[in-house]
Amino acid sequence: MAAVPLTLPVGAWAGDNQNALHPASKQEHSISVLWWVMLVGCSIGFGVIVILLFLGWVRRNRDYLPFGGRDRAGTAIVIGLGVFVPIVILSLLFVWSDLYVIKTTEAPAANSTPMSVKVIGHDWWWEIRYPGTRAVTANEIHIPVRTRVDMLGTSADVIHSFWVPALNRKADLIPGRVNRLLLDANRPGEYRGQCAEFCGQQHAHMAMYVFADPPNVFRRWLANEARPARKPATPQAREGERLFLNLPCSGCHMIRGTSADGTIGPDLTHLATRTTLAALTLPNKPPDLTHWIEDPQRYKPGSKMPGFSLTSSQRDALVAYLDGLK
Ligand code: HEC
Ligand SMILES: [Cu+2]
Repeated sequence: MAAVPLTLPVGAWAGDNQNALHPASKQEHSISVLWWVMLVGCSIGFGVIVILLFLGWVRRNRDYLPFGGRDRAGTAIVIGLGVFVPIVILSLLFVWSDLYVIKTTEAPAANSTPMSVKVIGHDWWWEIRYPGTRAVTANEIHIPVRTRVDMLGTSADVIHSFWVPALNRKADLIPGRVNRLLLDANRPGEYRGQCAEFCGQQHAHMAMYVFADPPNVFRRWLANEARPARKPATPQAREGERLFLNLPCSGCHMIRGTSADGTIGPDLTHLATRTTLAALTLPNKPPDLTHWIEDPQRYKPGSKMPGFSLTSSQRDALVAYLDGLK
């Protein structure tokens, strides 16, 4: 949909891949049709009211005696447009939205889908797990295209809301509760989403991607994510691993296959397979990774990751190690 100003209020600020009016699923398609019908219908209604108001002003000096008085046309307009038309339109909208749109976008029945993905909101990033496998990642969800996926969402701290506008409605992530949402992309692509419930200082930097991959690409990706971390391949990367395990990094981050087993921050076992850092705040390129490790508070003030004073060779070694975690 090219109508940019119109689509702004429905999540188009990041382009077509984060746009409720550019659906990539049957669920979102039903939501966007409802949205357009409501917009067009309400605009017509508003137009009619403005015209009537104008007519009332033009005819302001005439007497109006409704209900048995002389003005039969006026009575017909009041009863017709004021009572019958709203009853009919609102009833149709109610039946359509309740019986069709809400049904279509409903969470799938428990265990009715071929797979599920668990999403846990944290201040200010998304933990992602694939039940039945060892795979753990952050902020970038992969799903197979044209497959019904049950998203099981919860939170580790405050209430967050999972919203990928091109795929489906929102689901609140509430501590101690699991809310479910159907993800079923009908074409391969990269769909951006973001937290839709104010959750603190870095709420606006709590975004995520859903990648809908062809099934064989997805299977390869998942099999790789489930494996322990690759061993560092160069002396510099080996030094980076040693530093990571001896610095506070390993107390907050997990790297499966090493002694780093922290759970405060994202699992970094396959960090290099992600395209972004810190919930889409920075691209995952060595210079940005260097900047992030040096001073996370500059990019995400308030984030739970502190800055560290490191020498440039320590920093480069850490980046060489992390960049090898494919
Ligand atoms: C006190 C806990 C803590 C310590 C110590 C810590 N981190 Fe983090 N780290 C976090 C948190 C929390 C995040 C998520 C920040 C966000 O996105 O809001 C994070 C994010 C990251 C990311 C981005 C991950 C992603 O998937 O986007 C990298 C890379 C990273 N940390 C590396 C390091 C390195 C290297 C060290 C040691 C020099 C370190 N961290 C020390 C808590 C910590
Ligand atoms: Cu949030």
